[in-house]
Amino acid sequence: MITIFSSNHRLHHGTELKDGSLKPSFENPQRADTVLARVKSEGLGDVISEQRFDRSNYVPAHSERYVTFLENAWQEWVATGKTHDALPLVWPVRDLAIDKEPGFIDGKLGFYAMDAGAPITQGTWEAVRSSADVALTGMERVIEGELGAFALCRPPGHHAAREYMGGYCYLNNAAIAAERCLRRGAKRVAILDVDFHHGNGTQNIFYDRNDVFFASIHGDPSVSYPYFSGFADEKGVGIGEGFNANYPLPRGTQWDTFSVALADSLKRVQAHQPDFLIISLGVDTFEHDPISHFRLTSENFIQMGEAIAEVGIPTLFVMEGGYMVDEIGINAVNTLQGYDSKIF
Ligand code: SP5
Ligand code: ZN
Repeated sequence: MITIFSSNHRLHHGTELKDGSLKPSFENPQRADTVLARVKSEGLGDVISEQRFDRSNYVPAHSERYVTFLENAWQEWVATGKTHDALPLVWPVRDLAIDKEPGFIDGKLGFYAMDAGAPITQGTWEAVRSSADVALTGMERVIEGELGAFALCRPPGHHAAREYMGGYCYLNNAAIAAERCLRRGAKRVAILDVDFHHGNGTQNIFYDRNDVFFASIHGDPSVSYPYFSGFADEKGVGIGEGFNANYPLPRGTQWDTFSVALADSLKRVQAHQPDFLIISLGVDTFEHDPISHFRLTSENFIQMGEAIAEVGIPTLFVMEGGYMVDEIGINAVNTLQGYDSKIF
């Protein structure tokens, strides 16, 4: 399987709140480099660089003003005399005004964020757009006939909604790839999110649509991040009703339970009859992940890849989370090798 990678990911490295103080984020450059090293040592296939795509490719999934905010946020922050990471500090919750974009950077940061987990640094925009370009480049290869491709995206994307960042995510790489398929003539697309955390951003972008079916298997939001999205009764609205499926699972979930949800979600994917399948591949479901609560083993990721291949739809794998840096490469590549073993 071909892998698409951008060395620009290293331009983004930020801080996050851990027990009330700012520490280096779990979402660090070592992650993507570890996965790339495993792709190479296992001889998974060719590794290519991303092509440059125009920003208009990010806009169907996101709003014009949100993309403009991401492009300019660091400059606006620096203009106030600050040099450390930009983080939001006030949010428009419940009855506060959600319809007026603030004119000052502190307000904009809160307006366009769901949490303080997506710091903006000097190199963030270049890394973020390159990550989206990695997904778009992979999608092009699949549209052109590859049966599988691996977009080794960093930063990840699935928490990024139409108009907000959060949870280490800025642009929704999987959603941007899905929009590309539709623009290139596909009738239907499915996105299956197997990251430990609910793919709230992807759900948000396609919630009122029937051309993109979205399913997510994740830790029960009543006890796991992102807390406010991912419940089983979120099924889509309007013509999108029935085109969103959530599988919240308890803390401690192992393969016996996970695999039942996976099989059901893949049955729903198949029923949608998509031209292309996009997997939001988070490997933070691993038993030793430092921030998550499932207990999949490295062996289970091979089984996951095999199960995905059984659906028989050309698939783009998009890297999302996974923070146990010693194992993240093994677990991601195990999934891809499991897929390849059934497809080729
Ligand atoms: C893409 C992705 O996987 N994003 C996840 C964002 C999770 N953000 C909340 C992290 C909470 C970390 N709590 C640390 C507990 C360490 N013992
Ligand atoms: Zn995650």
